[in-house]
Parts: sequence; structure tokens; C-alpha cells
Amino acid sequence: IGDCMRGRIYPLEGKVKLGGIKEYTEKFKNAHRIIIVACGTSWHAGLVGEYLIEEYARIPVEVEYASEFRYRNPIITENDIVIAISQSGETADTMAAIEMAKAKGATIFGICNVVGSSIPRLSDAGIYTHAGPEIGVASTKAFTAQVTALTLMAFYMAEKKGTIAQTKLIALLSELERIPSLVERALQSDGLIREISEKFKDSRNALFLGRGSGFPVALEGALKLKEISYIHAEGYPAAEMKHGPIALIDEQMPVIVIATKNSSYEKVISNIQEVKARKGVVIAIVTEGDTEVVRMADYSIEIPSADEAFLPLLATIPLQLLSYHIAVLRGCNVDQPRNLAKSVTV
Ligand code: F1P
Repeated sequence: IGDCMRGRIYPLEGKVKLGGIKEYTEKFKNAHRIIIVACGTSWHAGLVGEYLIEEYARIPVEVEYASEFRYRNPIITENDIVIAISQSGETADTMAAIEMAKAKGATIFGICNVVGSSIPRLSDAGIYTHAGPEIGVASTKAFTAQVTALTLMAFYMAEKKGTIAQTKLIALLSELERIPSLVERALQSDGLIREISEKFKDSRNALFLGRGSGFPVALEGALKLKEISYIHAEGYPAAEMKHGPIALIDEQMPVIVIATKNSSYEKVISNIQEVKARKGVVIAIVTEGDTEVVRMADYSIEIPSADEAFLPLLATIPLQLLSYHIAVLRGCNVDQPRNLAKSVTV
């Protein structure tokens, strides 16, 4: 990713080259709008990208399901940049979406994992995430790699547009270097998460709540649980709960809440109170050292403290582990979930 950000060209089997963001700096700086198209987990990464790019670079972002976008008649201009995110680089809906956007004059930027796949070939420039092969069908490390790429892009664009103070940028970049060790620390909750999974392996439903960039993380947590354990799960913005899903909450309903110490902390606490008042069972993802949420929640899983920009990278880890352990305890094949294809090419 670092090389891509510096604009290094990646030769693809000697046939196609994918330039990095550097050559497209002016395009990004002057873009009227960024449209992110993707499917499934990659779409959730796109939503994280929306929060980060709008927050730091102040460029308007829309995130569209490629499978829907391709069949409507969206307004796209030459001043738009379409970012296509895909682990496999072969998803038919995402390919069709970018072909349509390209025909309308947009610049296409791919974020893909598989080197030499079709989407990079259709793109004007892009980033390879180099996460290594996804052994299982459900995306896991590809998601965190996509989020890392989008985080770096948001910082890069912010710097070029002058929408971030140099001191803040330097602080973020030095914290970014600590992320691998913070991820290691987050992984240490594995044993605890397995114990929690024992209690919920027979659940029929689950609700995932988050605010800000914790919301796409909640969506991804719910999708992982659905994909590999076949438990019905919904992800919601925590504040949206009172507009409907609250009706589902009872003592049978595990509610997984991203309740880390960031700008939404106080509001999330009141969401947890609403769940507890209806006898819901709360599994909270909290910042190390938290006591307030820990006191209210039935179960708490700690992640290390970091700037809010890195919340999606760290909060995703316990949710992936939770789905994994629940699926294994239910006897599901986590690598090859039923009905799910590694790349959906039709
Ligand atoms: C998109 C996706 C994956 C999902 C499954 C089906 O793939 O929805 O997120 O886990 O493999 O396809 P991609 O475009 O990111 O390769």
C-alpha cells in the first residue's frame, strides 16, 4: 500500500500496469464527488471510506451497491471519480458498474486484492491491497486491508487538499505505525471471545450496533455472522434502533455494541441503557481500561485505545473472531459456507 501511495507502477504479468494515487493527485484534489461501488464486505469497507474521506479530505462521497448501481441510470460526470473495491477483482456487478461509469467519462480507481484480476484491468489507476490470498470464501483480512488503503487515501487527499493540520497528520501517521501491534493486542481476546461464543452459539438472531465509522463495522460484524454461522443478524446505526429494531429486543437477543471511547461514547452509553431496559443481552466492544460500559454490559471485549480514525481496523477484529468461534461451535465450515461463492461472476 505504501508503494501504491507513492505512485509506484505495478506490472501485472507484463501486460497491464496499475498506477498509484500519486499520478491522480490532481484528479482527486479537483473531484466534485467520489462514488464508491462494491458488493458485500467490500461495500462495508467503502462505507468506512466515506466516513474517513469526508471527515479528513472534505470530498463528497457516495457509496453504492454495485449490484444496484449498474441497473439504474445514475448521474455521473467527468469530474467524478469512481472507486471500485473488490477482494477478488472479478465480481460481475462491480465490473458492470465501473464499465457504465467509465462510459460516462468518470475516472476509475480500483482497490483490489488479486493482482492481475479483471477490475484492475478496467481501472485507470488503483491500489493493490496485497493482503495475501483469502483462504476462506468470506472476506476477512481483505476487509481490514481495504480499510487500511482507504484510511491512507483519506489522509493523502487531506494533505493534498490542505484540509488537515500537519501536526494532526503527523500524529495520525505515527499512530498508524503502531496499528500492527495494536491488532496483535486485540487478538489476545481470542480465548475470552471463544467463551462468549459458547453462550451464543444457539442464538437465532443477533443485532449489531455502532455509530460513526463504527456503523459499517457493525454491518460487517452482522454479515460475517450470517455468512459463516447462518445466524440471522442485522447491523444498524445505534441511533436508528429506536426507529424499529428496538421492537425485537428481549432476553433472547444478543446485542453487540461498538462502545469504544470516541466522539460517540456518551450516546452509545444511552443506547446500551435502552437495550438493557428491554432485557437485551449486551456484548460490548470497549476501549481498554473502560469501566462505565463494562459495568452495564453483560460481556465486554477490550480493544486498545487509538485515534478514532483507526476504530474500524481494531473493532473489526473481535467481531470476526466472534463469528468464527460461533460458526466453529455450530459445526459450520467457516472456509466454505453454503451457497456462497468466492467471487460472484454472474
Ligand atoms: C464481494 C463479496 C464478498 C463476500 C463473498 C461474495 O466480493 O460480496 O464480500 O465475502 O465472497 O462476494 P469481492 O468483490 O470483494 O471479491
